[in-house]
Amino acid sequence: MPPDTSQERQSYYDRIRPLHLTPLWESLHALVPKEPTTPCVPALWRYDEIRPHLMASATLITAEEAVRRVLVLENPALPGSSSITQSLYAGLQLIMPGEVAPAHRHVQSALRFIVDGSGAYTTVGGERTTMQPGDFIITPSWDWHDHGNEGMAGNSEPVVWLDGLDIPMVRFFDAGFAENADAQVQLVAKPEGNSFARFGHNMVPVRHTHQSATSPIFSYPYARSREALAALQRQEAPDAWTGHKLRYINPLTGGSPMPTIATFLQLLPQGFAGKAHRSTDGSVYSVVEGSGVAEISGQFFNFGPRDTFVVPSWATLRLNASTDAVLFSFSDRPVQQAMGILRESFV
Ligand code: GTQ
Repeated sequence: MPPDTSQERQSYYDRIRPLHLTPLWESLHALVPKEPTTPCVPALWRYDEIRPHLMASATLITAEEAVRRVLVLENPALPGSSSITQSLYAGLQLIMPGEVAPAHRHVQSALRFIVDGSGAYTTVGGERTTMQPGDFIITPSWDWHDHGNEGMAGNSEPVVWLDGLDIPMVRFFDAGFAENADAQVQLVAKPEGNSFARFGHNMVPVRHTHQSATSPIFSYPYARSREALAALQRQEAPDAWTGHKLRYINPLTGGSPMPTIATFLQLLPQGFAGKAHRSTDGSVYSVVEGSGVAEISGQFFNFGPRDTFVVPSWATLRLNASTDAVLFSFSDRPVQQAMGILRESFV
């Protein structure tokens, strides 16, 4: 029998601790695991359950005072972290008719996916875009942005969108900066639709000077993306794992619209029973249309319109649709690809 050294080792650890030294051999297996061991758990937020609480927040604080009136979707296993996965933040933001969320900018990149209501706007880099349900809108890193809700011609309603940000990644790198603008609302300097006309039609202006790492299109309207999925549904068999799934692109690079976050829209035809797959990029899903079941590592989550659910890194996902269903999703995929560590498995 080998000598019992545990006592000796423990006293050795106690001697080196004051020097801020720790023995790697006690933690190596956890530091370099055989496969991902995320603390995140799968979870689903039912919109019908959340909506009354979201609306109640509007009686407690204005968008102006809150700066951003958001209920953060926090992973149940990461309390206090304001994170839905280790790398991503998600929240539901509410703007009531007549409200303004004041102009600011920050290093963190943001996406908005419109969940409920229409007629609110966001202004990015001097161009305003009106929000419709299902639109995917980007706030690039360090661009001024303010949001508001003026209502559309006699139709003013609360507007709710899903915010997706790379807050945990920026926090990890300790690289966050932010500032507030002097004015609540930034000057609108360009006509609405200008970016889309310039970059949104598989054409780009020959003498454009767009240099950012983020897409020059900052609004990807649902009507256009939905039309593409409808055509694919008529023309092709769905992929056995993901149905009809399209990736949003930066038209200048073919890469992801934001350097840190990839975004997707997929249609699962009625009766779709997807095969199991997994990948190292944990993903956040927002249901646009239809209903079904997401089986995530053996747990079953019934989903319906406007629900949000999270699939942790390397969790096995199987998607089933009881009606035609459309899902938006986002993940940290471009960062993992840049690091050369993205792994996927389709079985
Ligand atoms: O709209 O700028 O959900 O700065 C969290 C931080 C939204 C925003 C969030 C933000 C914003």
